[in-house]
Amino acid sequence: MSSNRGLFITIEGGEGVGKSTNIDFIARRLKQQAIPFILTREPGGTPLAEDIRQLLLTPREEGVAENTELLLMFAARAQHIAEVIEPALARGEWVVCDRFTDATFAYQGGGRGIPMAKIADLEQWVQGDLRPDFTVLLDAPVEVGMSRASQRGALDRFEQEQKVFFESVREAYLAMSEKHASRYRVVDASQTLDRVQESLSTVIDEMIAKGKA
Ligand code: Z5A
Repeated sequence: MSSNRGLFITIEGGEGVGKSTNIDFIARRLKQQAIPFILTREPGGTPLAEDIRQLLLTPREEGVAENTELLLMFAARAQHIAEVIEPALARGEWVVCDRFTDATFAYQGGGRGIPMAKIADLEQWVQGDLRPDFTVLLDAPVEVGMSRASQRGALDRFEQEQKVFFESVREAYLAMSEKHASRYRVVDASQTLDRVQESLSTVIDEMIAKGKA
């Protein structure tokens, strides 16, 4: 790579669209190419941020105020950026992150209805200039993701939301994919896994070419 800085790649989408499954596929491809990378996730990615993740995902009787949820997402992110993301990028490693700030725009903005401008202010405050180089949006109709996710055990606090919430999340993601078209690559995640990974391969080839440019 000509630049010493690694590429920052984020994987986004609604629940159950196949982010974890396809991140494993991306990791295998990067390994084959001997590209140094780390895999991480949000909320989480450091011990403190993983503790915040537990606070956020655990269902509780007490209502969670929208601003509490929003600020906890950014508190976890601030720690993750300082301890993991920035150091890795500075070492020249690629960072492949399962969700990042676009999830906040989609879930807290689209889903909860918090104004996008308020989230953008926090984004600027917490991240400065840090933005993903590539964002892969795994997009599928809400019922497809919900049905795949329902095969698992107990539902977390987000998974307990209703379909209308996830429809708003999907709409917000699709709107961002248009607004930030230069970094977004949308993959139809409702296809068979083989077809999804065929599409993803083209995107990975493009990332590798950019990384070498
Ligand atoms: N959240 C937020 O609100 N704001 C924020 O800023 C951030 C997050 C960062 C935790 O995220 C929650 O945090 C999340 C949003 C919120 N809540 N929700 N919903 P998470 O990413 O950890 O949780 P998740 O979205 O529920 O992801 P997941 O459960 O890990 O799903 P996934 O990774 O997208 O799917 P998967 O586990 O790879 O696949 C699901 C199943 O489908 C599995 O059995 C696969 O084998 C199968 N699968 C995958 N692809 C296919 C295809 N193509 N065909 C058939 N079957 C498939």
